[in-house]
Amino acid sequence: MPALRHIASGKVREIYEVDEERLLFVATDRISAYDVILNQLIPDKGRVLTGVSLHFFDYLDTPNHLVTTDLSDIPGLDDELEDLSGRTMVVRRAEVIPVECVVRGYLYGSSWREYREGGGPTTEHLPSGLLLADRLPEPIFTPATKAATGHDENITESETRQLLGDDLYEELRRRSIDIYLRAADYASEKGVILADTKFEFGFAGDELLLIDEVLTPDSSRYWPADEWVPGQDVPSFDKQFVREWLDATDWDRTAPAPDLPADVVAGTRSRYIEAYDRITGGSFDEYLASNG
Ligand code: Q0Z
Repeated sequence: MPALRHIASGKVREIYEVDEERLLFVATDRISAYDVILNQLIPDKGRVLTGVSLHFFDYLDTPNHLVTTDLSDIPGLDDELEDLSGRTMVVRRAEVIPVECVVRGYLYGSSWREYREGGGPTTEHLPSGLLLADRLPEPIFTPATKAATGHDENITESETRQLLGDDLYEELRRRSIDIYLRAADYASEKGVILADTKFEFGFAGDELLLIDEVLTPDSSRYWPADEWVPGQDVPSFDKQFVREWLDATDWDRTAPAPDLPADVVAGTRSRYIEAYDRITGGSFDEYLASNG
């Protein structure tokens, strides 16, 4: 690992300190399923996610934390450059706003569970009679906080306003929904539904920046449009394959997970690469040729 101070580990990501203003944001090839880190790496998964984030930072052109992907001027990375290339962004260090800015265009996941069970923080503004995976009348902003368990906990509009103040709440809601709508339009032209996604924002001085990974398959729910049927579960692009293999074992979804056979690793890798191509409309081979 880099000769830089380690700042934070996520399930599948790492952060290192470059200097007072900048961080190294690294997407590893680790994969989680059912909230458990699997024992095998998925080669190129981190590059796929970084490539998708870079695509949308460029496309959206909204104030964000990306500084550069050029690592050549960062001291002390000589031995790691090859491993880090394509999976690493140099980012502006920001004061992270402690609210996950979730936007949903479709009713699924924890929001569907709340809805079915009689309502919860994410369903405050929803009409009755919706089905699983239904498209919502308009996208909703459903913030969450990181609970002590490490799980995200949905919070009400009023709780979020109390945490952030009305002005920041309204600015984050406006920016989040605007970004969702633009990305969902982009995806829909590729035959892909952006069902929901999660953004993080931070302040660098008084500038409000979009930070973290953006619109990746790990931070978003992407569906092949031709497999969407309201009332039914929709397979996710990237993880469905490995989930189905895990489902066919007797695993009880507690760590450790069973070891993935080589063909399941290879099939999962192919699906991530296909997801890059479908979601961005570009070519992961070309991404690797210029960034790998
Ligand atoms: C993001 C996270 C982890 C990956 C801190 N630009 C920024 N400035 C300050 N802090 C962050 C960022 Cl992106 C920041 N996270 C979430 C944790 C690996 C992402 F361990 N934490």
